[in-house]
Formats: sequence, C-alpha cells, structure tokens
Amino acid sequence: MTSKPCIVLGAPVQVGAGRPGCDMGPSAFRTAGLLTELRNLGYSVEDRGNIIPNSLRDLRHPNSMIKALPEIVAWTEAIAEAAYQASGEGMPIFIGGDHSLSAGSMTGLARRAAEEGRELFVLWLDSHPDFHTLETTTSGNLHGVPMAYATGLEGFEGYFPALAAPIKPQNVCMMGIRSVDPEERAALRTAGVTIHDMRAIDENGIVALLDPFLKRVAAADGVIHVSLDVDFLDPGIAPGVGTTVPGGATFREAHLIMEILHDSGLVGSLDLVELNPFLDERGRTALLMVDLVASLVGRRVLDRPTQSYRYTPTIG
Ligand code: 4U7
Ligand code: MN
Ligand code: MN
Ligand code: MN
Repeated sequence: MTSKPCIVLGAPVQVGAGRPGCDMGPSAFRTAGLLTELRNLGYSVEDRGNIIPNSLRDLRHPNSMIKALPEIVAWTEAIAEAAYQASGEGMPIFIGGDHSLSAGSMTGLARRAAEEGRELFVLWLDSHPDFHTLETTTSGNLHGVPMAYATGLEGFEGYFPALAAPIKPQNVCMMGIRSVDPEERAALRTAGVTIHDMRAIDENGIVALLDPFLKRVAAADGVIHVSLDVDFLDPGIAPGVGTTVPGGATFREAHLIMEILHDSGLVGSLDLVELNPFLDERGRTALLMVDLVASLVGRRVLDRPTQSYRYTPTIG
C-alpha cells in the first residue's frame, strides 16, 4: 500500500438507491472504527467530513422511470471535484452512500490519472455490474448506472458531467457478479469488460482470477480504484444492504482479495458503498466492511484480533 495519507470522504447520497438508509452509511463507517483501524495500522488519516452536493439544476430525461436525476448529477459533480483534489494528496477512501457515488469518484480519479499520464484500472466488487444507461434503466434507480457512465457509454451527455477521460472498458474487472438485467447483458457483450461471475469464483478461486488482472495493471504501470459494494458479500454475513442477492462472496474470499491487493501495492483509492445501517444487525455489516479495509491496507491474518471481531465503539 501507499505510505500516503488516507483521506476519508463521506458521501451520504441515498436517492440513487431504491430504499432509504444509505445516508447513514458514513456515520456507521465512522462508528465502526474505520479511522481508528487505519491509524492503528500506522497510517496518517484525514477525515474530510461529508461532501456537500452542488446546487440542483432543472434536468428532465425522456425516460420517465428515472428518479432523482438532478440530485444525483449534483452529487456527481461535487464528488468528482473532491476525488480529483484528494487523489493528488493521498489515498481517497469514499464512504457512502449508495453506489451512484462512484460516478463521481471515478470521474475525478480518471481526470487525475489522465493528467499524470497514468492508466486507471477499476476492480468492481459487486453482485451487479451497474451497467445501465439513462435510456435502459427500468427501475430508474441511478445506483445502477455508474459503470456505464464512467466507461463512456452514450446518453449521459448533457446530464452528468463530461468525462475528461472515460475509463477503458478493458481496464475494468468485475468480480462477484450474479444479478444482471437484460439490457446490461447486451451492453456488456460488446463493451470488453472482464466479468468474473460467482460461478467463476466457485470454479477457479480468487487467486487464479485476480492475478492476471494485477499483472496487466503492473505491466501498464497503472493504478487500481477498488469499488466495493456491500452486496458483493453473501447476505448471510452482510445483511446491511438494500439489494441482497443470494450466493455472494464468503468472508475469506473477500478478505483474500483485500490481502492480495495490499501485497500488489497497486491500489490508489477505494469506494465503500451501499451500506444501509437501517437494515444492518447491530452494526455487523459496517464492522465487516471496516475489517476488509484493514486487510486491504496491510493487516495480516496472523495479526487479527484473537477474539471474534467485536469492536466496541468509543468516542475519540
Ligand atoms: B447496486 C438493478 F434491476 N439492476 O438497475 C437496477 F436489479 O449499486 C439493480 O449494484 C441495481 O446495488 C443495483 O435497479 C445497484 C435491478
Ligand atoms: Mn502497506
Ligand atoms: Mn453497485
Ligand atoms: Mn450491487
């Protein structure tokens, strides 16, 4: 991992999801000890508080299913700016908030990477590809569109901010996928994104799938943005999310990804999204997400707490 400071940015956006509650996500991550955990592992940490969305513009789209377009655009603009700034100073960790926040984080990070002449790669850990365009979404929930937007699919112009540098679809690796809508399937067929669905994980294991991606990133001297949606994890271990899909990643599969990523030294930024504390059970999903971050930044299995992971929050 980087010795750069970790810069924590809250983005309590929830109108991109179908049900309310994600606006409490940033608070839950902080209560679950995200900052303490990072500091205990030797990082300097700066909590920039929560991002404030830009002011709303009157935006209407012919697809009448779309919900909260002006709000999501306002969030995307503000998050993109914050991401661009923070990525010049340290390792940004975005705490959501629903997954629409990644439209902003990826836009800002892509701009930064382009300016530095560095290739940006994305590891997308999610049960969904979030590959709808504004035309194809039928639920109208805009947490289902960020990856299509960030890779430059058509139809976002005039609504979402113009991308200084769309992310190359060949630079995107998705893992854990198990819920894809027909329109997304059609778009993904031609896009050139790497998709490792849950069956691929079952059959091959994490190492065989992740290694080739990391080798490609290293060969390109690239940097990885990790976008971790809570619903990547199996609902049995991570109930605190509005879009549970059975058959998700296990505790060890998720930790192993994080441990290997740490050793690669290639990760430059992270999204933690879709946590819905209203649906959680005594904070266990928030705690698990923080535990995964610890593995990502270098805590080894042998250094895990001996007690089963029960963090008692303290102030300060
Ligand atoms: B998430 C969905 F229909 N595809 O568009 C949609 F299945 O950020 C789900 O990955 C989107 O949780 C899920 O509403 C968005 C649905
Ligand atoms: Mn390290
Ligand atoms: Mn998602
Ligand atoms: Mn999802």
